[in-house]
Parts: sequence; structure tokens; C-alpha cells
Amino acid sequence: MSNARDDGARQDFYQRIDRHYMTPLWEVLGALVPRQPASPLQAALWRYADVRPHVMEAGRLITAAEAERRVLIMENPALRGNSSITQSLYAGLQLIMPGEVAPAHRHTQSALRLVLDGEGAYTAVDGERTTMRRGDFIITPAWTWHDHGNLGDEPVVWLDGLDIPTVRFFDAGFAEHGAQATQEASRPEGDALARYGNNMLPVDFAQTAAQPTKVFVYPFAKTRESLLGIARGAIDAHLGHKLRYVNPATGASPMPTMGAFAQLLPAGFETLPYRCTDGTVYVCLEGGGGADIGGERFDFALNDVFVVPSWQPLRLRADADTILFSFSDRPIQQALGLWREEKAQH
Ligand code: GTQ
Repeated sequence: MSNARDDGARQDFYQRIDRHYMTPLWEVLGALVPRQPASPLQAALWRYADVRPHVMEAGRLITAAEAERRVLIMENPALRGNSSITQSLYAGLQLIMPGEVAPAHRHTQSALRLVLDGEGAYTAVDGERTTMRRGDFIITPAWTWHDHGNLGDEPVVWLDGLDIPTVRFFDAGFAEHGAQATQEASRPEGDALARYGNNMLPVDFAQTAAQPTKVFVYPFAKTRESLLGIARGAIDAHLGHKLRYVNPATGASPMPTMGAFAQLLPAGFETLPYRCTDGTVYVCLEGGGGADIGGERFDFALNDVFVVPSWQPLRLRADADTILFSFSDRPIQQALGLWREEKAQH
């Protein structure tokens, strides 16, 4: 039993141990070991129509070369100043103007790109270029050289997703600049996809489970074809028609720290409430509709980005045939045995 005298004695005790950089567990145990996740994140949506003018204004204020990467970071409203959209993930909108180059570098952070707006840009990964088309999912795994350029005549914008907060958590960030701004092409465009991404592998190829895939572009045309194909069959009441991107050599996620997904929701479809422990970033690639995130409602249209915190019940509604891309830290949680999901029955 606690009384006033005990409280005084305890406060005095806390102050004395504070000088030794110690603090009592019993005051914080409930928060440290919660009964279920209580994410500090806020659900949020970035309307592309609202933010695009700001992205374009950045294009007039600074060159890609000066910025190295001309990106407007999307920060979770509850994590301002942290460059984080979830606890483990970073997201931003990158702009590259015609004729510009974002110079070659590499880092221990892994990156994914989802092409949103404009044509004519490319990303080069370890000596191979890929033309960036809308909806393409492109990866630059940890420590791979990468640069971007725009050979076309219109601004190109894509979503960057990186594991920056994860790598920062481990204090394991390293980076290097390339000797040249633009990588020398050592393989023709399409080489990696032909070797590793077409249900075949080089005869002498061996890969360990943790290695990222050699496939670094997942063309939207293929993703779309798969989604439309499975949509002829039964639909999942919680997820719609949903697939995950994989390393085709292992079935694991393309990169060890970030998982990526694509789902099709037919016009008029509404999902049953679903929650999972991976805070997730969604992007609307086709159609539009609504997201109910823990009772908070958002409407989304083309290229809008929204974030769903860990363990918040999510309901999605499609007003037209809708394709959503999403990414999260699910592969980390699964590797650690932490990941959980829950499917409500109504
Ligand atoms: O394209 O390499 O949004 O290094 C943040 C850091 C993009 C990139 C970002 C990066 C990059």
C-alpha cells in the first residue's frame, strides 16, 4: 500500500538514484511492456494534388546536383523532425528535372522507388539502367551504387522509401560518393530481369536467404497483369486481391528490411477491418476510394500517400477499380518472430 510518507520516500529515492543514471522500472513497466502495441504514430494522408506544386517549386529553388537528392520528406505528424513516416521507415517525394542527374552514391540504407509522375527518367543500379515508368517498383539494396537521371522533357517524380530510421536505430549507417556522377553502364538495360526475373536463373547461380534480389525493377505492367489475373478468382474479405513482391530466387521479400505489396480492390468493394503490427505506407496507383484508419477517415485519389500505424484497424473502400502499392518493415518483424495480424469478422 502506498501512502504519502512512502511517496515522499520514493521521490527522494528516485532523485538519489537519478544521479547514477538509474530509474525505477515499476514506474514505466506498463509502457515498456504494453499489452498490445500503442503506436505513437498518427495516421496521415498526403494529397498528391496538394503537394505536387511544392515539389515543383523545389525544382526551381535547388538543382538535383546541389541537393544530391532533391526530395521533400514526408514526416509522420507525430514524429516531426525525425525524417520518419513510421518508426522504422522514411518516405519522400523525389523530383528530377529534364537533363538533370542525381549523382552516384551508395549507402547501407536500402531504398525502394515507386514511379508516380512523368516519363523519361532512369535509375542505374550497380551498372545497369532501368527506364522508370509509372507504377514501376524499383529497388536499390544496401550498398549498391545508384544514380538517377532524366533524359526526357518533363519533370519526373517518384516516391522514395528507405529504411533510414532502422539503420539509424542500429547506428550502422555508412555512405560513399561515386568517382563519377553517372555510372558507366556495364550491362544492357533489361539484363537483370532476363537473367533473374523471368522464372529462370543463371545455371551456376546460388543465393543465400538474406541476400537481396538481383532483380531491381518490377515493371508495373507485370504487377497489373498478375492482379487482374487473380481478380478473376475469389477475393479476400480483408485484403482484396493482394500480392507481395518477392526475390524470385528465394520467395523472400526483395530486400531484408522492407516488404512491398500490391493489391487490387474492385469498384464498390469494402474490406473487413484488418490490423497488423507493421506500420505501413500506402500509395494509390489506380482508382481511388477511402481508408478508415482506427475510426479516422481519409479519401484517397491517384498518387496520394497515406500511412497506417501499427495495430490500427484498417478498412479500405474502392470507389473505382483501385490498385494500391504499400511497403513496411514486415520482413524484419517476421525474421524476429514479432509480426502479428488480426482479421475481424465484421
Ligand atoms: O535516391 O539515393 O529519398 O540516398 C534519401 C536518401 C533518396 C537516393 C532519398 C537517398 C536517396
